[in-house]
This record gives sequence, structure tokens and C-alpha cells, in this order.
Amino acid sequence: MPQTLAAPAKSRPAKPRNPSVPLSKNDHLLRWVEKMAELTKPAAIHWVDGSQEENDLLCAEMVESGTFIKLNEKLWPGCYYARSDATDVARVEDRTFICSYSKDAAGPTNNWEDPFAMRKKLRALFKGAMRGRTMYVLPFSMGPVGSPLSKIGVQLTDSPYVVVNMRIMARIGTPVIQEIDKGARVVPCMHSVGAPLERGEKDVPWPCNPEKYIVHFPESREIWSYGSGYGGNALLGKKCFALRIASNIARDEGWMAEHMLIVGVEDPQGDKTYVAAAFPSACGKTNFAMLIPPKGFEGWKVWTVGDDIAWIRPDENGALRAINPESGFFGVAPGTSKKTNPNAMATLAKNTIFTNVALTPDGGVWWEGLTDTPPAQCTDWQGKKWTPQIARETGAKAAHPNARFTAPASQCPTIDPAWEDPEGVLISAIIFGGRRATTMPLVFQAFNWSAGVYVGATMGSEMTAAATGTLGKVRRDPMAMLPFCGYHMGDYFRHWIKMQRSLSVTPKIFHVNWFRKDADGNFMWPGFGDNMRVLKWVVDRVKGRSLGRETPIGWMPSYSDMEWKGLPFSEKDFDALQNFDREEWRREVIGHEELFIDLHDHLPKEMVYERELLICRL
Ligand code: TSX
Ligand code: MN
Repeated sequence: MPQTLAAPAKSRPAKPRNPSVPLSKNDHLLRWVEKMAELTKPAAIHWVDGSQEENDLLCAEMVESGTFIKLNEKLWPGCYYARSDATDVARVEDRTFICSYSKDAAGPTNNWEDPFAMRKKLRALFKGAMRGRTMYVLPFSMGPVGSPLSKIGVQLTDSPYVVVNMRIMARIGTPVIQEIDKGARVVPCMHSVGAPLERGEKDVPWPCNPEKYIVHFPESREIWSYGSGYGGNALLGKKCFALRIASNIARDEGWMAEHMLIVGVEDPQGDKTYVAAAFPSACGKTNFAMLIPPKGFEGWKVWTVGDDIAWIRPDENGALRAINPESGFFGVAPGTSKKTNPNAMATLAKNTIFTNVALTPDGGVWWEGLTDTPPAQCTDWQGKKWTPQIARETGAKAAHPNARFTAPASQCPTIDPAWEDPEGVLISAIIFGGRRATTMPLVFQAFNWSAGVYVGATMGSEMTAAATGTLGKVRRDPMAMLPFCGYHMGDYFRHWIKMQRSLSVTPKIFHVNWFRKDADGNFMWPGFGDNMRVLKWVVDRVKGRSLGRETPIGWMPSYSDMEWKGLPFSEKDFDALQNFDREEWRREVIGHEELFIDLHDHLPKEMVYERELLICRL
């Protein structure tokens, strides 16, 4: 047979998709996109399908425009580097608003503005805000696509940096569009960096606007973010949706949107217990989520489900099930190393976006704490030359203290096999923690659910900022939700109390403190992997394997209740670490009252009674 007849049809390169063609058939969505384009006047519209090709193209365009630097492919495969504007480096809490119909619903711990006045302001700000830029239509799912615990949003943004970060942090693109076209409810998320480009104007690597607004409309479940391209201000699925808007949805629907990590603790018999934990910032939450058991814990394993957010819901058996709504880690880079968190280091070794760390001459990255000896020279997060000597002389940091890595959760060596289970994982214990030099023992268990809610409501961290002159003062951060609760904190406590009614098995609640110091100012507990010893006691309590000792503040382990294999730690040192000091606790409850006064008209009476009981026991 002649060769020409048998030959298969020559494969032509696939015609590239025209991204301006809408991917959805949903009328609501199409009309909203049209209306927002009418308002913001972008030069083009790009429907994000989430594909690898699209991502590669966006990254290449950002390398071209100077937003991204491609890192050395041999050292950091698939990794990119970005430097933000020096004025756009963190969440802006004073520019974050909860615009509920009534000011009272937002409570005293949130900024509030009248929603009608705010809408007017936003319309003016967004008018023409995307001129000269592309408006990306970014569909995303918080939680595995199609899970009954997941929620969907669509972010309109003029930042390609946001698109490629969101591709790591959430499930995005075509599979999400399919859910929308099946009729799933969408939370509209409007985002602009607020830096329109006039004809012929040259772009800057990090466009943003000094005027910033991070706005939530809890009743209509909408988010509007203006002026910032950084982190929680701009990746709207994270703090804005998964915490502030979701906390409102969760209260209405009878579940919980919490600022918590989730880990699975596996014992040598292969039995797994899932634990959720809330810590204020700077307590090493990501480190704890990726903990490696120490010497003496052979056969034990800690699995990572999430490091930041947990959506927790009672199932049909009255047990709590949790998902991690995110699919990546947006972690603080400084302090992260092979020593403090080898699992994080393995996770960020490839396909990671680094923002505001330092750039090394070989096309790699560096940050304070990565290695004991800094590189002889690098380019700092502001693009300036940095050397150890310059640092010694001026105190300049190579990386910004809030520099971040955006890394896929799937790359974490300890990622839990069930981390994407649409039904979630069964939560048996909840841990609250804080950074406290005094007063708080290493660990105690609350007597019951309402006492546990009290422990979470009154938790906090000691200030480390010597500059503000508030060193040593406890900053209360209820359930680590102070900046993230989208409604009145008092109503939030009430919701926590009420949750017990839909549960037939309540998780046990604990408080931990890795940061207690002795009279000489030394940490009394080694922390890090040795926190496994605390986790084991938590699991033992959940399983009824450990008795515990009753104290005025809750149940505590005795020295013999803890596993000490592999760690020389004396009974005397443990007793000091667990010491309950009546005088310190007197001051502590007075601190609780200070928080409660601000919330008094919405505070559930259980909080008042729990405080009274605590005072009686003291
Ligand atoms: O992340 C931390 N964890 C949790 C780890 C699972 N950090 C880092 C600081 C928070 C950003 C900790 N720092 C922890 C901790 O448990 N504990 C401490 C305090 C500490 C620091 C150093 C030592 C001991 C305790 N010891 C030596 O460096 C030898
Ligand atoms: Mn967080």
C-alpha cells in the first residue's frame, strides 16, 4: 500500500484558545462581567481556564513586563520571584471594612461604613480603574471542586500576579465554570490594583495605589478590593472569602469558618486522630502543621491537611467534619529552614512563587533564617545590594519580614491522603494557643465545650514589638479571628456556644503555649518536633487513655502522663513549665474582662458564667 494513504493525519498544533470568549453560559455571570467591564473599562477581558499553558503564558508575560524574575531552573525548577512596591507589603487592617446594613452587626472590632456610602465610593474608585489593563475572569472553588463543603467565587482582577498565585492557593478555571453552569452560587469578588495605564504609559513592576480599600458586604456576600496586589488584600479567596464572608455564611448555615490548621496524628497502630488548631500570628502555625515527630516517637506520624483555614461542619452523625478550603500554602519565608520546617522546604522547592525575599547572584532566593551563614552578597527585597556587613551596619533585612512563598499543598511530603476528601476529615480535638512568656502552662484541657469556648475567646499573644512600648502586654485575639471575623465578635462566641447543640460528640478543647520563659528569660520548652509530646497527650485524652489532673483552669498532664523518650526533661522542669500561679491568673482574668467590656452587649451569658466559675476556682 502506498505510504501516503496509510500515513496518519499530520497533527497540527492546536489552535490557541481565544481567552476573550466567555467560558461560561451562566447569564448572571456573563451580565456581571459585562457590567464590571463597563465600569472599569479594561483594554481586554481574559477568561481564566486554569491550564498549564495559560499559566506559562502569564508567567512569561510577567517576566517580560518585569513583574516576575524566573529563578534558576536547576536550583528552583518552575519558580518565580516578585518584588512588591515598598508600600504594599502586608494586609491593611485599618483599610479593611465590614459593610453590614447595621454598624452593630459588624461589632466594635471591625471597621464599618454604611454600605450605600461605601458602594458609592467604590463605584468612583473602580470607574475606569482597569484602563489599559486586562481584566481576568477568575473562577475559583474554595475546597475540592464539587464537595458539599466547598464554596465558589469569581474574582475579576487586573493583576496577572493574582491569577497565578490563586492558581496555587485555590482550585480555579474550567472545572469551576462547570459547577457555576450547573447553578452553584457564586460570591462575586471585585479586585483592582487601582493603577490604570494611559495610552503609551509604561507599566511598573508592581502597580498599586496608595489609597486602599478591602471591603466586605456580608449580607449580599460580596468582596471589593482596591489598591493592593499583595497577599490577603488581593488573593480574595483566602482571608476575605474563606474567613470574613464564610464566617457569615457559616453562622447562617450552622457551621464554622475558622483560622485553623488541620493535622492528622497517626499512632504506631495506624490509628489516626485529626486535630484543628488556632494560633495568633508569629506562633509557628505552618511549622506545627508540618511537624516531624522527634526521636523516641518512631512509628508516629503527623499528616498535614491545612496550615491556615478550616471549614468545619457537623455531619449527619453529629460529628465535626473539616476541609481545608485552600490548595496551597502562602507562608512567611523568614525563619523557614531545613531546621525549623524541613517539610515546608521540600514543599517550596519547585513550582513556587517567592515575593519580597532576597535574590542571590546564582538566580536563587534567600531570606533571614534560611541558612546560618548568609550569602556574601544578594539583592534585597527592594532591589538594592545587600551584604552581611551592610546588614550589621544598617540593620537592613535582605527579605521583608512578611516575605512569602506561594507553594502547592500537593508538594508537601506529609500531605494527608485525605486532604482532598470531599467529605472532610473527622475533628476530635481543637487546640488554642498563644505566645505567652508567663501565666500559661505548656498544655491544659478545658473542662467542657463552653469552658473551651471561653479559653478560645480569651486567648492571646504577648507583644514582641519593643518599639511600640507595649512589650509584654497581652494582645487578645479570640480564636485567632480578631482580624478575620466578618461579624460581631460577641455573636461569634454565641455561635460557637450554640454549635454544641448540633453535635453528639463534642471535640475536646485544649490550650497550649510553646513560649513560656523562666526567670532568666530562657524558653522553658524546646518546641518544634517536641510539641509531638503534647500532641500525644491530646490524642491520649481524646481516646480516654490518660487520666489527667484537675486544676483550677482545666485538666493537666502529670509528668508520668507524658512520653519523654528521646528528650532529657526533668520532672522539676516540667512542674515549672506547667505551674499554675494564682497571682498571675488574677491578672489574667482581669485582662479577660477588658476584652469582654468591649463586647458586653452581644456577649453570651455563658462567657460571663465561665469567667465567674474560673474566679471561684482561683
Ligand atoms: O514554630 C515554632 N514552634 C512550633 C513548631 C512546631 N517556633 C518558631 C517561632 C514562631 C514563628 C518556635 N519557637 C517554637 C515552636 O514550638 N518554640 C520556639 C521558642 C524556642 C526557640 C528556640 C529554642 C527553643 C524554643 N531552642 C534552640 O534554639 C536551641
Ligand atoms: Mn493566617
